[in-house]
Amino acid sequence: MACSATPKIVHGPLPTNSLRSAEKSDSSCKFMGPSSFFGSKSLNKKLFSVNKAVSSVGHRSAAVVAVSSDVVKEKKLKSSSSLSNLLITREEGLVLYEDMILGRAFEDMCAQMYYRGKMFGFVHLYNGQEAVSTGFIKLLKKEDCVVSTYRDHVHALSKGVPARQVMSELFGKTTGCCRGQGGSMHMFSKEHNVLGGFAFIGEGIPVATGAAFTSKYKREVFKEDCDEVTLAFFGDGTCNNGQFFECLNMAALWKLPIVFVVENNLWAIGMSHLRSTSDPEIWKKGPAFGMPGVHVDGMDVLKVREVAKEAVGRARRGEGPTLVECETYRFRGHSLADPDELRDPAEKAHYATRDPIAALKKYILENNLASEADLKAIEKKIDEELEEAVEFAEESPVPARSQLLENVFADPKGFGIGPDGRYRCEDPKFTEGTAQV
Ligand SMILES: Cc1ncc(C[n+]2csc(CCOP(=O)(O)OP(=O)(O)O)c2C)c(N)n1
Ligand SMILES: [Mg+2]
Repeated sequence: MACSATPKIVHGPLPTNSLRSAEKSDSSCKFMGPSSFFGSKSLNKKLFSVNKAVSSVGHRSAAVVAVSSDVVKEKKLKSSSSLSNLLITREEGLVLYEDMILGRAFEDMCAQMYYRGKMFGFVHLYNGQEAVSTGFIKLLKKEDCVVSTYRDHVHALSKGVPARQVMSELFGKTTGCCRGQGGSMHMFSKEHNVLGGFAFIGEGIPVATGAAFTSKYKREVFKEDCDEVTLAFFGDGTCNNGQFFECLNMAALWKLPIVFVVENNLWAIGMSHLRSTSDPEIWKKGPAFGMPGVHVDGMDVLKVREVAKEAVGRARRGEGPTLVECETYRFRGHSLADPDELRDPAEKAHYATRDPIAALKKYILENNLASEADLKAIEKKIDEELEEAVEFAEESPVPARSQLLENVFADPKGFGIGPDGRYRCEDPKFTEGTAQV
């Protein structure tokens, strides 16, 4: 059934193909109603009043597309009868499962190592959000780019940066993917086109937009055979930052090959998304800028993957950006220094029952894509890989002291660098007060 209650798509870029067909054929596709959005009751209440307001105003433009959880559920039901209807093949299922297990187990190991004093500074774990990283990044080509936040270890792993390099980076060792100079919040790998984790929120969004501009420029100006796509990952709290809006505008204006992936885990440290955002349905900001906006259940890797396929495909075909809001949840505190006492235990318990790894495992087993033994073998392989990664990081050398100021372009002492290349403050005349500055 078409989404009859949905405000009509009028102008602007068309939604992606299957979303379009989902609209035509799927009774569960609808303009986001309160029932299919988020878990908590208070949230639904607020969303309900928001929705009423929206429908009375009507929609100005563009591709307003919401994917409720049932879109994929429906396909799933059909799929049990015939293999060809499955959302994934056995091989794909195993790749997704392995990547999610790697992400979860890596972060658990990371917590252990942090509490043993092996790493310093803030460390933000990704537990609970794996379906987003895996659902999106496992669709990418090596040349495609990923830009992350400070919650970046798992994005780097999904993109293929070896676990030993990520672990070593966390230990601050020379064998880390940034030679130990970046640490937890700055995973970067030129080889894998991971363009960085960023400690300042929103900071990565313009970098991602720039990367997407580069791809378009190569294709259209240099006539290179280039269909690369960039994914920008960031959180719900970050969507209240101006850089987000500026980049949506630019990306839509120039039809850049980028997907803005919001990992809405409902919290920005201890600030609830509902208390900080005038309209909590982030996906709606896409159509406001003339690009499709999609909401997807971010605890279900198969749903994320379906949406990601469309959005990445759209970008690759040169049809422009998409904003995807993945509703997810982090299973741990904001960082390893956060005792996580602010969030309601009932909310945490609700999302614990929606563990994305357990959900994928169930799908794989119920559809006979693999056996328990196959999955166990993957878990064992990952355990071994992580043991090896820790050993590697442990045994690797720390960087030389001289590396500290390498690649630092600002004058770390704050008084400027003289024409002789030396810090002005080291000039004896500086302290005498007679130096030319
Ligand atoms: C520009 C800037 N302002 C404030 C902060 C402090 N800060 C660190 S994390 C964070 C919350 C971000 O929340 P969200 O975007 O939802 O990401 P999540 O941590 O939930 O993944 C804030 C405000 C920062 N890092 N950068
Ligand atoms: Mg958040």
